[in-house]
This record gives sequence, C-alpha cells and structure tokens, in this order.
Amino acid sequence: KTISLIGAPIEEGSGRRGAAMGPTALRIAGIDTMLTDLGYMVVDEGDLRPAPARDLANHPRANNLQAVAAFTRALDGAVHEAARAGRLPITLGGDHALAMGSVSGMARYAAEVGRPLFVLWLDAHADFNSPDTSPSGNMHGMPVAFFCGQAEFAPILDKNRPLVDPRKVFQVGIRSVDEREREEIAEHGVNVYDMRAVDETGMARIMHEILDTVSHADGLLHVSFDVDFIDPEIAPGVGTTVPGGATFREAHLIMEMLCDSGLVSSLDLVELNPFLDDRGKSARILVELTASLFGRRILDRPTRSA
Ligand code: DIR
Ligand code: MN
Ligand code: MN
Ligand code: MN
Repeated sequence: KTISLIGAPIEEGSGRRGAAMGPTALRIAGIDTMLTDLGYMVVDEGDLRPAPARDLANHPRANNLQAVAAFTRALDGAVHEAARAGRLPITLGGDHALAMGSVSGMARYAAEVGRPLFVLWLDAHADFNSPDTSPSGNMHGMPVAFFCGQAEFAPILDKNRPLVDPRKVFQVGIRSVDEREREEIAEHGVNVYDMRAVDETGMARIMHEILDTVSHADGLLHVSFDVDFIDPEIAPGVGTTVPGGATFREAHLIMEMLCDSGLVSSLDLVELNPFLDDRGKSARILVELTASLFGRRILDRPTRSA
C-alpha cells in the first residue's frame, strides 16, 4: 500500500500563528521514516502553497476566507487525486479548517466508487459552527458544518459536490461546544460521544459500535485527528487546549482498533502548533499514534506450537 503525505501549512483558520509549522514538525518527528519502517511506500507530496482565493469577497464572520478557501480547493484536489491513484492520503496540518478540503475530496472519491463516506472526528470541539453561529469567526470551528452542507455562505467549492451525511459523522472526545453549535449538531443528527460518554461507556465499546456501523455499510472511513482530542498534560502543542482530554491509552486503543478494522481510507493530523509545544512532545505523540493506526504493535502475538 502506498501512502501520500500532503502538507497543508494553514493557520489562517485558527486565529493565531504557529500551526503552519505543523507539517515540518511532523516530518522532523519522523512520520515518513516511521511509515517506511512499517513497510509502506511513502510519497511525500511536499507542502501546498495555494495563492489566496481572490475571486471571493472577504466575509465579516469568516476570518481569512480567501486563505482558507484556497487551501480547501487545493486539498479537495490533492486528496481526491491521491485516493483515485490508489494511495492513502494523510494530510499534515495545519489547522482544522483544512478538513473542509480533505473530507470534500474524499466525499467525491467515495461517490465515484459508490461507497458511503463515514467520518471519525477525534476532537475536543464539534467544529459545527457556521459564520452565522460562530462566536469567533474562526473557520477551524466550521469544517464539519461545511462538508455536511450546512455552511454554504460563499462559493468555495462546487455547490453540487457530494456532501457528507451528518448521521455518518462520529465525534469522540467532545468537551467544548458553543451554544448554537449544540442545537445544530442535535438537529442534524451528528453522532456525538462526549467525554462523559467515553467515561461511562468506555472507548472500546464506542469504537466497536462505530466500526460495526461502517463495516456493515461497506463504508470508507476518514479519520480527522485534532491534537486537542488528547489531554493537554500530554499534548500541549495546540492553540485551544481543553482540560479532561483523552489519555494516551485511550487514543492508542482507538488507533489499534482502527488498524484492525482495515476500514480507514484517509487521515488528517491537525492543529499541531510547534510554537506552543514542549520540546516536540506533541509532534512525537502524533507520530506514535499514527504508527499504531498503521500497524505497529506493542507486542506481536506469538503462536504457540504444541
Ligand atoms: C470554537 C473553537 N468552537 C470556535 N473551535 C475550535 O471558535 O468555533 N477550536 N475548533 O479548536
Ligand atoms: Mn478541531
Ligand atoms: Mn479542537
Ligand atoms: Mn442547520
């Protein structure tokens, strides 16, 4: 299997600087050699550097729309192209606004191959705002609403593009939701496993449920991993820390279960802000977890001969 690494040094969606250094930090932490060591062919496509989308008017409630739209268009193309060429795209972020493009590209690919696209959203936040509901105007809080067709405020991508059904979006680890955002996710039927659900039900059962659903539908599964999903004590390199995040063990379990399922079609690693990190710790954790997703095991399971 061949993997495409697609760098998306976008920070304009997040309202602060630093996330644009994310792709470089992930490469320094060894994401490519790790994947090569696991037996994959790796094609590093380098970093996208799209010029701002000057055909769009600036929007008072969608900060840096021209930059975000440019990355959305570029990633929609790059991710779709990689998937069509039979490569598994990993988008190296960059802030979470990039998922407007990466997920849209996978939605187009899924429609072409006639399979439903599911999205596993690992995040402290629901990212289901729109310019109308967002308290900040920062577009990294809007990608899920965008690829579900609920944030159509500017001609960023083709209006007739395939959308993701919000009932096929599974959000795990959520612990910070804005007031109007909460009404939107309920109204549209997004599947939310907040931190209380994780504590009461346990990560293993939640993941079994999700993976069963995807597998019975013969779906593709896009995984979008926001660093703030993890507890800030172990992954401090992110702009919007929220206490009470997932432990390393919970995240690790998710990755191994995803690997066992064989369902993952594409991955985003987002919101890593190396400027806020502690000696590369968060970058290294992301690479470790990605290794588990792609087959690294704590222990091989030796077969016993009689
Ligand atoms: C907040 C923060 N919900 C907003 N969002 C995110 O501005 O929309 N922080 N995604 O990481
Ligand atoms: Mn996010
Ligand atoms: Mn977040
Ligand atoms: Mn709505």
